[in-house]
Amino acid sequence: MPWKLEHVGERKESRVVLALDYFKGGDPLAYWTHLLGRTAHLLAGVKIGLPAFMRAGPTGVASLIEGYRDDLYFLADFKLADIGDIVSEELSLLEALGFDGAIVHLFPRCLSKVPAVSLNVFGLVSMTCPNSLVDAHFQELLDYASELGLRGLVVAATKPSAIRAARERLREAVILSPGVGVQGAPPASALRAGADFEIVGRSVVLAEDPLSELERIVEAQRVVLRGG
Ligand code: BMP
Repeated sequence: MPWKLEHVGERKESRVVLALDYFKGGDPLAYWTHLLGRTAHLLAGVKIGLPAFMRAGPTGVASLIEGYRDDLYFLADFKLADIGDIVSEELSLLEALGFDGAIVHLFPRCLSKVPAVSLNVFGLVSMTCPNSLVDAHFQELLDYASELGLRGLVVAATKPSAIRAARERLREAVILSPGVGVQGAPPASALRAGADFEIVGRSVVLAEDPLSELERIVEAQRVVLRGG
């Protein structure tokens, strides 16, 4: 069954998940609320990690999610890396806050099954850092994701060969790729390599004109989606 992220991406013909880590000044929650007001029609999802969580607090994050629950997919990025019972507890709490999905680290290899939560779980198998030890264990992490029956994967957009390998190994995976923009991967390049969604942060959030920057990225994605 397709995930909400896929439905929203299909409906808007966008494969952008916007990372809300930074803001331009003033009140962060007001900035992100205003930004989503201008850009949500071009976004499949929003990624929230510790920077936004610390700035807006759980109540602020819950209210942001509540305002866009039907229109955007909300991904929690805390890169959870604990023993299985604690990861399950953390996922339940994120679910209660309104998140649709969450990213977990796979390197602890502490999960014996995908935790019984209704939010989607994404396992990190490749990172954008050039010398990541995560990437040194890429094949093992893919094997582990496969053993678990994990459908969600995070694979660096800056490493298209890793995206191709992940797609080859797990054909049904939903692959999210961070690193488009500031970290060097061109818009739509991860989609071309086989990813399903591109995670973009600073190049949109801190752009002088975030909407036109986002339009540029989505246009590049649409060329790929339409087979160009
Ligand atoms: P930016 O486009 O501003 O570089 O943001 C990238 C986002 O993707 C950040 O939120 C970061 O936490 C995340 N990310 C990454 O950059 N590399 C990874 O390997 C994994 C990530 O989740």
